[in-house]
Amino acid sequence: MSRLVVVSNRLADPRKPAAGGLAVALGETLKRTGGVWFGWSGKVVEDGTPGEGALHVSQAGSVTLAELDLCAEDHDAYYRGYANGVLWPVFHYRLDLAHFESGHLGGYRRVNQLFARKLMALLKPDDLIWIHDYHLIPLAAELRAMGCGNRIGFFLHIPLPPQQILAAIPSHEWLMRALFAYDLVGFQTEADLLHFSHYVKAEATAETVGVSQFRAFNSTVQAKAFPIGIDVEDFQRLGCAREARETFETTRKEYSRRRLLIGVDRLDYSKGLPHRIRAFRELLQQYPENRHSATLLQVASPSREDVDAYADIQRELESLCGSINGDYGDFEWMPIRYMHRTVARKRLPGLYRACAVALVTPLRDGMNLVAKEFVAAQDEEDPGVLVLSRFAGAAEQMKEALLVNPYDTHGTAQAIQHALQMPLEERKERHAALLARIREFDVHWWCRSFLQTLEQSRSEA
Ligand code: ADQ
Repeated sequence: MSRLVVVSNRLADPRKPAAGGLAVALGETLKRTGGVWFGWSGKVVEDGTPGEGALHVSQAGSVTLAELDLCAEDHDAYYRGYANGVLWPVFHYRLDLAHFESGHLGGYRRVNQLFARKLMALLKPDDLIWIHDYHLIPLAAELRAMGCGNRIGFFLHIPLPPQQILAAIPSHEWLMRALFAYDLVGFQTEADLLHFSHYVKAEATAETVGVSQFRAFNSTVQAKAFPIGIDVEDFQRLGCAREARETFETTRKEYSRRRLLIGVDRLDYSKGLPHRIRAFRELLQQYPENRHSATLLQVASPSREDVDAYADIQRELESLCGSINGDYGDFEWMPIRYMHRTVARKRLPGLYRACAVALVTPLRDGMNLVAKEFVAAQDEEDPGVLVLSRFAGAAEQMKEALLVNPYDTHGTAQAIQHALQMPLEERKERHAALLARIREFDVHWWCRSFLQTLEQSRSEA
């Protein structure tokens, strides 16, 4: 089998236990095959030269970690400006939050060229290259321009919006054309794949040639949906360990007379946090029996705080939580416990298990792994209920959750009430179906099926 080279904006050190599901899965695959993990080191060099950066190579067992520094100007344009100021909002259907500046596009191209140049020096002819996410869409095209003939796959972790939204990006043709430099492009859902198919047929007069193969620009790319999963067994093992059990016990004890609802997210406008809080207020208004009995624990980890839209969402959320607690709370009960922080990963399963309902209600999400983690962490004999946005990629697979439209405050409040009232038998049935599905399509399935498809694909460029 070929050596695997994984490329992502940030890399997670496979030696560190705090790594999430994705890092574990890729780390394990890399350990098995031996391989390279290439990405930005996280270091920003204040007075560095644009398009240049030092590469630090170290060894973690059989895995080579290759970490590239970026200068401040490149980092600002590539990461904050283009990736998170254009691609992230537009791909999450938020044209209103996108800032198009040609300088940022230049930085994005420059960093992708820098990645390509540094990566080329490490490659062997038979390496299988797997590039991740929106930061690095043009990387294969840059590698090809430098003569790279390896098989290269790309996985988009975030949604791909419909053609009419994509077309609002001034450089959309260039961006989408870059996908044809890959042998395989993976999306989270069938809906994303359909958007890709519509786009390339309408804008690039691509033809379908065989199953899930698209031909345009003298090149053929295979495109398929590979919904990402979690490592269910590992997460359940974590749930049996001391820290998770302690978290479960203390949470249950502290809220012994309450029904708990949980939200765990990065603080990001795509996650629909204000909409969720408003739906919870509607629940308290419409179904007063929940006053004094239901408490929402909302944990939102700090994220991209140097991007304006993120500071705005933080202020909005704080003010909403404050006003609901002010209107409804009293000495014995506060409706919302809002925490602006990251929960230690080993505590998460205990927290999920202590809660009767999870609110996973993004306005748009590539997949959403919290939905899967919540299901994996439940007690099968007395499971909690998942309230899931129909706009999360996870909704394609998790039909037994209570699917909601997060823009519909009243409908979401009704679904939360339904979740809180659901009889044990129905909870068990829904949970068993969801658990079976996330077990079948776990993160190892995702990794294996993507890499097998990539191994078999050959570019006909
Ligand atoms: P994210 O947008 O980061 O990922 P998500 O899928 O929810 O979103 O994964 C987040 C991970 O971080 C989960 O493992 C979760 O437990 C953890 N996490 C989030 N908030 C936390 C907090 N406050 N404390 C502790 N842990 C927290 C992107 C896409 C998703 C896609 C993933 C994987 O946006 O749609 O599912 O990649 O492809």
